[in-house]
Amino acid sequence: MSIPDSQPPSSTAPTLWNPAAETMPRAERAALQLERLRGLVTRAARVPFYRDQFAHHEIGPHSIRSLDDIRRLPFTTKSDMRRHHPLGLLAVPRKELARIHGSSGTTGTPTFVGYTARDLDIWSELCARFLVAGGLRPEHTVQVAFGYGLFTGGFGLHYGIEKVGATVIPAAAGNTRRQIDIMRNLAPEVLICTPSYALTIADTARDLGIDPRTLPIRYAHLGGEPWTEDMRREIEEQLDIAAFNNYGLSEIIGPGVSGECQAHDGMHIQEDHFLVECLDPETLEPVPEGEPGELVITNLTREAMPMIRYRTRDIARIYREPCTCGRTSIRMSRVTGRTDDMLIIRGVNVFPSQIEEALLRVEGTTPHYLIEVSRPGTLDEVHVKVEIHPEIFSDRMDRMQALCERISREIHTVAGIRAHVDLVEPRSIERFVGKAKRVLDKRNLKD
Ligand code: DLL
Repeated sequence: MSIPDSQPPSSTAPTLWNPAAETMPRAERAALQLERLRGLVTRAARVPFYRDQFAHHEIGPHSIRSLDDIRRLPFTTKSDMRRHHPLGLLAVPRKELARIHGSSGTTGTPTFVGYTARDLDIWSELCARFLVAGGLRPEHTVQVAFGYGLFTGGFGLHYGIEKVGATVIPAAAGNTRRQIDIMRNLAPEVLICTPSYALTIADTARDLGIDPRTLPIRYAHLGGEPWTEDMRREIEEQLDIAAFNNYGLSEIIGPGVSGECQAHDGMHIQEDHFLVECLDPETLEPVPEGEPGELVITNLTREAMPMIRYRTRDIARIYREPCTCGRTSIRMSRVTGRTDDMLIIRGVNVFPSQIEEALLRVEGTTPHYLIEVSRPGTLDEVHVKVEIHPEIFSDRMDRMQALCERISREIHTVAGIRAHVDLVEPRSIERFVGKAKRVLDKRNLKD
């Protein structure tokens, strides 16, 4: 399998990092995808999970004659990953791993993902592509305000920036005043973080008496959580920058699956490495072109952890019209929702079942609760209303306060988020005949 060499951006093609790959004629790219898909089936057969499924359905590289034959391959879900926790889906010996990342799961244990040195190299290449598409040049400085750790945002983008030859400031997430100090001292042109954190930086600057529009940032690559066109306008206006969207998920690679170019008209999917289907989540048949559906992604080149038809649960649209920027890939819209109940709170993936697990660890609580998510300013807020047993309900404020704090700590331990807890009287939360509605999401995240 050969990967086209990446080139530093030249002055004649300033927004293309890898012109050969990014402007490859579609037919040629389809041929490359087909060759890579066959290779993937061969490699995936080293993973017992896939080997058993291939054997059951009599599938091998010979079964893949055209790209449509991907539909003969099995799906992979988050629960498959959990069943093979921690690293049961590796296709290489453990000693060949160069790095392990993870994302939060429903049980408080992260789902781990492994990378070989070559996987890491491809990952940096893909991040370099969308960074350059937004205007990154080797002479720029970039402030990365994503978490550095198991989360793929920090390290993924970090090495992409280094690949381009630009300067990285690994500021990491949090401590917003210090972020602003760093910006004023080191004058980075580019900011990388979640969209909501970009707004927090603007708010904090104002609190400090600094006009956020005077900060040196000229543009930002934002991702890791859903946002809207309205939010883009706010961010661009408040910080006087151009804001670019980028999408990815740890199971597939992390950031780098797709990203916007300067046309700001959808995110270019890096199709030489990912085969993306857009399916009706009920029938699992392709939706008509341009209609919203669940993204199902196959990573064609990953060595350590091949993923075949991973059901992302993310809803988006895919379109094929050529882009004015000259890239030939298909593009995806913003993510407008999810097919499961996963919430993304300040960039942390949280399932309602995690909150329930935390509640039930505390004596005196009942399984009757409501999670209210709002975004009063720029950041998500979570309020959890919990019914408690009558005998626990007390007039003593201090006892009730202690109980709230205990529950809040458990939620933090299990789900990794800070929530406000309100104890409510027995039987005050609505009861449901069918599926209980446990989440009231008041954020308007649809476009
Ligand atoms: O959030 C990877 C990433 C980091 C992407 C930094 C971009 C920038 P996970 O923690 O595994 O990985 O969460 C993946 O986040 O399935 C989407 O639901 C959501 N998500 C990621 N990017 C976007 C985006 C990283 N641009 C989950 N718009 C995905 C909307 C996004 N949702």
